[in-house]
Parts: sequence; structure tokens; C-alpha cells
Amino acid sequence: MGLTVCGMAGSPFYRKICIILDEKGLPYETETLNPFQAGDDFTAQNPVRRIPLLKDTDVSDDFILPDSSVIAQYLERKYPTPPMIPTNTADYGKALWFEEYADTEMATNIGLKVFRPSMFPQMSGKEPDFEAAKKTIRERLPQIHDYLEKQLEGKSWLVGDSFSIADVSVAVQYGNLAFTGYSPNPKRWPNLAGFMARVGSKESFAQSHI
Ligand SMILES: N[C@@H](CCC(=O)N[C@@H](CS)C(=O)NCC(=O)O)C(=O)O
Repeated sequence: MGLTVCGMAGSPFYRKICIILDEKGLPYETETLNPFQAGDDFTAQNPVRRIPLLKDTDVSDDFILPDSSVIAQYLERKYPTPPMIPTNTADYGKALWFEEYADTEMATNIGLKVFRPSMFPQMSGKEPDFEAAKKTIRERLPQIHDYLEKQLEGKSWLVGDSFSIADVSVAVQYGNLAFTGYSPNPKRWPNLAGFMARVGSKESFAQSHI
């Protein structure tokens, strides 16, 4: 079996795939790929130049898939057990919704508007824009926390009663938020705090957030 995940640990989308593979107990290699520094061959692998990529040499030496959602569906089809995408139709729909919400609404606000201005400048010796990050934390994130707080009312996991792609997708976005030093106040969002503690106690999540 020859699975390789290409990307960087700072990417929630890259970690999403590593967690899914770990939950499925599948062996895989990782290859560091920095989307901001990669050469022209990266454009050939993924015309939108984003990580992660999955290589699967079981298929062929040049089989490459971009996009974490596509990769997750591919892995689920190829290795259905244990399921990370629910098989029950209603739960399947709900799980894909949470994945979409995390990958777009959460990633735009947390990734682009908090993580990037706080962390990216520091990597190149520049001043971080904490004011921009704080503005998003104050003005945009509470509605995300409120929504998820409600969705988690009386539940351990977002969909059904087991850990799924819905939980992974949401939790990796909060992982990037935690990298900046901010976490939602557990007094105001207790369900969310409990959820993140449960996800954090998973070996697959802890491993990918070292
Ligand atoms: N929808 C894509 C999003 C991937 C994505 O945005 N990756 C970021 C890293 S977290 C990236 O490669 N950014 C490169 C860039 O913006 O140029 C997925 O699910 O894989």
C-alpha cells in the first residue's frame, strides 16, 4: 500500500486527512509541501496550488488527488471501515454539511482572518497584525461558536453518536485558532469546550497537533 499525504502541519486541511487515516488505522507517509514555495510541478499536480495532496501508488506512480474533501471521500470509498463518513443517509448529509461549513465559513474566518495575520508575518520576521485578528475574534467568531454550541447540545459528537468527518473538520479549524493562543471561553460556550476536550483526548488529533 502506498499512500502519501503532502502538505504542512500548520494546514488544517492537511491534518484533517492525517487524522482520518489514523482513525482508519492506515499506514501512510507524509511529504512536506509548502504551497507558497512550491515550484511549477505543483501547478501541474493541483492547478489551484493548495494542500493537501494525496498520492496513491496502489493506483499508479503518478496518481495524485487534491482537496481534503475529495481525498476524504476517496479514502472512505477505498477503506470503508471504520467509517469516518456516516453510512446512514441523513447522517451522511449532516456530516457533509458540517465539513463544508468548517472548510468554508470557519476556514475563512479562523484561517484567513485570525491565523494568517497572527502567525504568517512572524514566520518572515514581520510584525503580526493582532488587531485584525482580534477584530475577527470579536465580531465574526461568536456566531460560529454559538451555532456549534447549539448543535452540540446534549451530544458528544456533531452527527450521530460517533466521531466522524464532521468533528474532524470542525476541530482542526479550532486547532488553528488555538495555535494563535485564543480559545472560545468555556463559560460562554461549555458544549464547545467539552467537545474540544473530547476530540483532544483522541490520539489521532493529539498526534497531528504536536
Ligand atoms: N478546499 C481545500 C482548501 C485547501 C487550502 O486552502 N489549503 C491551504 C493551506 S491551509 C493552501 O494550500 N493555501 C495556499 C494558498 O492560499 O496559496 C481543501 O479542502 O483541501
